[in-house]
Parts: sequence; structure tokens; C-alpha cells
Amino acid sequence: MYNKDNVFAKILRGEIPNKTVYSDDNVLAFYDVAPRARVHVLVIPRGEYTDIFDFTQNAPESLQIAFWAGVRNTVEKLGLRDNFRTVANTGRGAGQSVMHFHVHIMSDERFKEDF
Ligand code: DGP
Repeated sequence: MYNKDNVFAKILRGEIPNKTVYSDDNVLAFYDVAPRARVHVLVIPRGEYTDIFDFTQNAPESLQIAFWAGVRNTVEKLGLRDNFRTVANTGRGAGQSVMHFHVHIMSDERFKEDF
């Protein structure tokens, strides 16, 4: 069940400030307040979806397409085409703390040496 009082809903309503990287009618991308990588940005859809399951099941196709285009545009704007990760924590068990669907975009020099 989506809770309209979550922090990302407040950010979308302009009640909490954010450092915007990319914005359009469907998507907002902004810097994470507690970065865990050299570059750490969150991308969220402008819609009420709790997680990736809710989003992919219930969001209109047009919004799903627009969301991934927003991720792409954000990555391009950050100049990370060749060195970034996306993460979508899903559920409390996986550490999801904000129940508004979001994708983390993270980039760090050391990623090149992992895996
Ligand atoms: P997750 O653990 O996947 O739910 O990630 C939520 C992220 O949201 C976490 O990395 C910290 C970030 N965050 C929480 N509150 C705020 C906020 O008010 N502003 C911004 N920019 N980021 C926030």
C-alpha cells in the first residue's frame, strides 16, 4: 500500500528540497542525501508505486518506458555511460527504506576492478 507521506512523495510535491540531476514529466532524478559512491543518484517515477513489482505490474506502459528513458538520460547527463551500476532495493529484507519505487545509479572508480 502506497503511503503518500514517504519522503520521495514529499520531494515530488516540492515539500523537501533536492539536488536535481534530471527532470521531465514522468521522472525525477536527484542526488542521494547519503551517498555510498562517488556519484550516487536516485531516479523515481512521478507516480505512486511502492517498488519494482508494483511499478512493473501497475504503471501504464508509457510510464514504464518513460522511466527507463529517464534513467538513460540521467546516466548520459552524468557522463557515466561506461561506468555505473543500477540497484533497486526491494522490500525491507533487502534494505529498501523508502517505499516509493526508485533506482539507485552509482559510480565509483573501484567498480572497474570488481567482479
Ligand atoms: P533504499 O534504501 O533503496 O530505500 O534507498 C533510499 C535512499 O534514499 C537512501 O540511500 C537515502 C536516500 N534518502 C532518504 N531520504 C532522502 C531525502 O530526503 N533526500 C534525498 N536526496 N535522499 C534521501
